[in-house]
Amino acid sequence: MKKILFIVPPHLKFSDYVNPSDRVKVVKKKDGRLYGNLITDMPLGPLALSAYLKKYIPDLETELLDFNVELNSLDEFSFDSFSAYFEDFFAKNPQYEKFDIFGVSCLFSPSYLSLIELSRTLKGRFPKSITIAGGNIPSNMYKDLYEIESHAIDLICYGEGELPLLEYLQARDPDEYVRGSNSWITREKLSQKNFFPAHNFIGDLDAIPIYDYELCGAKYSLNPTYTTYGSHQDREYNFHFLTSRGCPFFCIFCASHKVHGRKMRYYSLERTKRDILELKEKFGVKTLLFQDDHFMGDPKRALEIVKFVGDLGIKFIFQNSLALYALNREFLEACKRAGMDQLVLAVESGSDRVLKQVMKKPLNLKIVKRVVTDCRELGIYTFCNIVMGLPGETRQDIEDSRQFLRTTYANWFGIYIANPLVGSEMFDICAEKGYLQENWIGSDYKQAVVSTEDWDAQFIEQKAYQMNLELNLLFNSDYRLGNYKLALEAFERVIKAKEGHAVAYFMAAKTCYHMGLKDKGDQYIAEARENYTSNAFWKMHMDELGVNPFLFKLEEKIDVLTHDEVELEVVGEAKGHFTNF
Ligand code: B12
Ligand code: SF4
Repeated sequence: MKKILFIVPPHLKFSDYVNPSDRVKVVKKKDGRLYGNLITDMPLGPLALSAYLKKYIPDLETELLDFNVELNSLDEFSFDSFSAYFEDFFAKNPQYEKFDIFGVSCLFSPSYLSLIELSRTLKGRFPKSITIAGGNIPSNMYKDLYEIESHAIDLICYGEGELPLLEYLQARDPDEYVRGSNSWITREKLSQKNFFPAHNFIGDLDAIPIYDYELCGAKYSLNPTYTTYGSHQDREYNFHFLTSRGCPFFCIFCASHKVHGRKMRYYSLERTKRDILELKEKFGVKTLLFQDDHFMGDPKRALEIVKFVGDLGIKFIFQNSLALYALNREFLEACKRAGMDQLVLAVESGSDRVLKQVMKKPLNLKIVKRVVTDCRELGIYTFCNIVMGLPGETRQDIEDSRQFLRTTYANWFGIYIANPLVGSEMFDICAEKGYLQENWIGSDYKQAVVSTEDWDAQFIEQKAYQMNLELNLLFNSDYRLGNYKLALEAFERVIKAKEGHAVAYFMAAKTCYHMGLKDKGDQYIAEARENYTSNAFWKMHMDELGVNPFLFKLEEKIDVLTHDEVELEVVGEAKGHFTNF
């Protein structure tokens, strides 16, 4: 009987975990120290593989070990590297010795270095077991991995793993099978001139049984990403869920197609419904987190799924956003009726030129305007993702984007720095033009590692952070529209997430005064002043924004800009916008 342990390495570089920058979300442990935020979302890859393999090999034993979950559950962390931590972990947990195969699943660039450290530890401690790596990073960085790490990783799977892994496990001579299959990459094959890895997609998704959710224990509720999206804070009974694979678009910053391809494949509607019912009956699911790349690929089907889920009384969110062009009023109304109260919108930029010519994204700003307005009218909380710092984007584009977004009344904005994801067209452009900084490996969306002729990485980091402070705090749309309760909730979330956030304290104070909560307002303004005075970081940012917590008056009338106005007048600098400052 074969035994496979699926392992997910930490989603952050060690340095970003133990020494997070001022600009990122952090977690405080009981040891009083701040750590980088490791998400604990359910890893659907291993869950799909486990379900599929067990269907054909019934006596197969599988388990899941997710180091993001393990690290989140620690009260303190005293190791000086992830290697030291892994060594200690496996020494204390000898039960893992029984596994024949370690299947490491690595999806994100920041996990690249921890994947290397993990595989070294595994090989050192369990030399007889086989270590296989799969997922987006091994599929795209196999050359780098084998160059750096010649012996720790035995096999790399290219793209989707269901068919290759099953064929490998069922092969009479696995080594011979690997030699003959282009879905498997080995160090030896890299030296062969004519070797090109090839996908082995699973055509009929219905052939995969319901994902093996049993592998995820209760600890998965520790820190799921979706709790950062405003209105959802309950952590239990959330299940990640997939109804399709693939996406036909060509956004230059995206690497999804390198694993799942550009052709849409869907689970049948009947099958999708059956799985949802099972999740409800067996696990008591309360919220479904759809993870499809292009859920709106078939809008009719999408509408039917939404209605079905709504009728069952299950909440849902689309964590990876939905194609905005397909979000017509009928669909949004159906979502609302079905209980959806928030939507992630992949707006990406407030510049039409950037959307069309730089990102190659199927979207224009008129659509953004319509969807955000519809959502406001329907009471759907909107979280807009924005990325900046792409090759080809100019300083003027960034300014145009900033001006437009200030007139967009989304509830919240996620401002990210475009990251040269291996496997994306953006990566190829940056590599070819010499735009990549040395530290690009392991970087994430908070860290700029690209410098072009127009700007450098530092400029992009500053602009992104400034835009974040402006759009979410200073120009917070709920505040400007007088939705003070909602605005205050958001400001207080920021205060909770980041100690001493002077701008959030400042805006929370103003909101409290508007709400007549004088004592709380006094307390918050005192905090804003204290942090402004004692912390150079906040003084610098508040000065840049033209905000001084010692000199402020409440606006009598809050300036609300509309898209139409912005076309007529150029909005003033942030500091001039609130007229009574
Ligand atoms: C869901 C998702 C998330 C979820 C969480 C996923 C999780 N549970 O860990 C959330 C929303 C939290 C998330 C966050 C981010 N994501 Co994301 N995400 C996805 C998404 C859309 C789907 C992943 C998924 O579940 N796929 C479905 C399963 C079935 O497929 P799979 O995991 O790829 O597994 C298959 C194969 O890879 C392979 N395989 C996987 N593991 C193994 C192991 C072995 C042994 C074998 C043989 C095979 C194998 O077989 C599996 C079955 O076919 C992908 C895009 C995509 N379509 O892949 C992006 C993607 C993985 N994300 C991406 C990125 C960049 C991010 C963020 C960095 C973005 C950000 N805003 O910061 C963050 C990173 C979080 C962090 N560092 O902490 C990039 C990663 C590319 C890269 N080079 O880094 C992707 C590819 C999207 C893109 N734009 O290109 N993400
Ligand atoms: S970013 Fe989204 S829409 Fe664009 S290609 Fe990738 S999955 Fe498709």
